[in-house]
Amino acid sequence: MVTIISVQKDVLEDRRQLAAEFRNRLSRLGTLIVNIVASPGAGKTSLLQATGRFWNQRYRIGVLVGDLATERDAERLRPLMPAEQLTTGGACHLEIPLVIRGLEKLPQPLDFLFIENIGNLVCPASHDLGEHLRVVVLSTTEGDDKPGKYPKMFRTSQVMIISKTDLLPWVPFSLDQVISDARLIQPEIQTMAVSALKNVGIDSWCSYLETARERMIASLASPPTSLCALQPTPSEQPEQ
Ligand SMILES: Nc1nc2c(ncn2[C@@H]2O[C@H](COP(=O)(O)OP(=O)(O)OP(=O)(O)O)[C@@H](O)[C@H]2O)c(=O)[nH]1
Ligand SMILES: [Mg+2]
Repeated sequence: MVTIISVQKDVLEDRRQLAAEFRNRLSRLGTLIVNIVASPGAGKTSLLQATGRFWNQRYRIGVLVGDLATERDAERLRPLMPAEQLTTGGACHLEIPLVIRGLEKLPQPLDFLFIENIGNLVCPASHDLGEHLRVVVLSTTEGDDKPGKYPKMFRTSQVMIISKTDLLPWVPFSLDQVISDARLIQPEIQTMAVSALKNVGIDSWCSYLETARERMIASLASPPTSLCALQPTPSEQPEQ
C-alpha cells in the first residue's frame, strides 16, 4: 500500500533564506559572488586559471571548488589564488551550508568569490549558493544543442560562456545556433566566447566581472567597509 504524505512546506525555503543572508553579508563587504556551473570537463577550472593570470593579483580573489573527490582543482588554482576544495563524497551539487563553511577557510575580505560547482548541468540549477551571478560554461565539444536540452540551467543563469573556441575549426558547433537556442530560454542571457587555452576572450570576461561588481557596489545603500583600492598592476605603475 502506498501512503501519500502531504508536505505543506517548501523544503528548500530555509536554504534560500540562508543564501539570501550570505549574499547580503558579502555584498556589504564588496564581494561579488560568481557561481560557475557546467558539465564535467567544460573548462571551469581552466577559465578560473586564465582569470587569475589575467588579473595578476589586481583583486583579492578566492575560490571554493566543488568535486566529488580529490583536491586536484584546488591544487591547480592555488599558485594563482587562494582556493579551498569542497569535497562532497557523492553529492552532485554544492549547497549553501558547505559554501558558508568553506568561506571561513579563505582570506577575508574578498573582491571576488568564485564558486566552481560540481560538473553537472542538472542539479546545481536548483540550488541558490548566494551568488550574484550564475555563469554557465558550455564547451564547443559538448554540442550546440545543450541550452534547449537542459533549460533550467540556462534559464537560471545570467551569463553563458562558450569555452574552448580554439576547437571550433574541428567540431560541428555553431555559435549562432547555441546563442539563439539559449536566448529562446533566457532572452536576457549575456554570452561570451573564450578560449582559456589560447587566452582569447578573457579580457572581455574580466571586464564584465569588474562592471558587475561595480554595479553591485553602486546598488548598496552605503559603501562597503572594505573596498579594494583598485590598485594598478605593476605593469601599469607610472615610471619613476
Ligand atoms: N582546447 C582547449 N582545451 C581546454 C580549454 N579549456 C580547458 N581545456 C581542457 O579541457 C579539459 C577540462 O578542463 P577543466 O578546466 O579541468 O574543466 P572543468 O570544467 O574544471 O572540469 P571538472 O572540474 O572536472 O568538471 C582539460 O584537459 C583542459 O586542458 C580550452 O580553452 N581549449
Ligand atoms: Mg574543475
